[in-house]
Amino acid sequence: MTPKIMIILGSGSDIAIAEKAMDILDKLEIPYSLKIASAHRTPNLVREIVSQGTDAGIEVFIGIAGLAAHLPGSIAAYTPRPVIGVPVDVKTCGIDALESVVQMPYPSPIATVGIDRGDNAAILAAQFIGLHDEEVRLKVRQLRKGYAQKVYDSNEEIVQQIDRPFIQNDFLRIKNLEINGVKVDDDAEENCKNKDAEVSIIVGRQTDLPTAKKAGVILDRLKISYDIKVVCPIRSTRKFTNYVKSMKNVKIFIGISSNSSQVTGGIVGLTDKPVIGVPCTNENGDDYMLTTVSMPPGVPVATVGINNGKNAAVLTGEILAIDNPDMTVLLDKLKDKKINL
Ligand code: AIR
Repeated sequence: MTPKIMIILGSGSDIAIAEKAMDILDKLEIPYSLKIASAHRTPNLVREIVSQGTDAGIEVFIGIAGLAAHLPGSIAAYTPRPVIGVPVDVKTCGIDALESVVQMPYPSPIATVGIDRGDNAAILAAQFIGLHDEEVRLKVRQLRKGYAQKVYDSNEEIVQQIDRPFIQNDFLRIKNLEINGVKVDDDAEENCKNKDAEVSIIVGRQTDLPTAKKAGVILDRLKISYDIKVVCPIRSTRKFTNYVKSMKNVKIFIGISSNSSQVTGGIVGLTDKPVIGVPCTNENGDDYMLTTVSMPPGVPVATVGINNGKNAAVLTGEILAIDNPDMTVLLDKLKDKKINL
């Protein structure tokens, strides 16, 4: 049987990062393929592996590379399937690789995870597959609960053991907390125009709306239904939480935000569904790419290029196309510019 995930490394020297991905896939019991091929040293090998993998039924590709890490982008050139990119820290703390992976032109998104985050790449790939495979979805949920449990355990194992005269935690009464979730009013519902939408776009503030609208234009062309909500997780915490929780039928969340990255970080803590992040520039010209992509293990955010709402929509289409041939046809047309943009 063909595996559903293919991991490609730019070099044998990237193997330690692939090990992190394989550890996760072994835990999730998802078969995978692993190959080494360099976008620059062996471009033909990349093309062959990716084309054959796609024809054989690979559903998600993971490209892992350092330096001028053009491997994930090269993979995307040869497959309609979603490509997850893992930048590797070889020089410049991996920033060179991160920029090479995440800053892709329309319509070729790479779902970028943090530097050296092979583990998050595997979780994200499993989340994509979990949208049409219930067994995988439940396994990912269990796995993510483990990351939450570790936090609870650290309170027992680390904090409780501290022996200092002024530390005092006894006044806290924390019980019955949903692991990996947030307590909300069960019947709370937040205003949404399209409650049954397949995609929810959450925008942190009004100034980021143009980026959301760019995503909307492409989602319209791909005939994917969506809801757009402007809500800030810090200024309106309850509204934000209730909104995420009330979008029960959503398959994919897109978080769009400048200033910190509380939007994407907030969504990913509230749902097991895949979260795509679009970092925006603010009025001072600062961008929030690093704070969007650099998520800790267990809670990946599939980050696309700065202000690139259109690529967030294309990535959404690619994920949904895994088990929907009609969507693949629409995407093909979009990519070939057969549809007038
Ligand atoms: N690389 C290989 N071909 C193109 C690139 N960008 C990357 C590898 C590795 C780094 O260059 O992915 O992270 C160094 O590779 P090596 O083989 O010299 O150790």
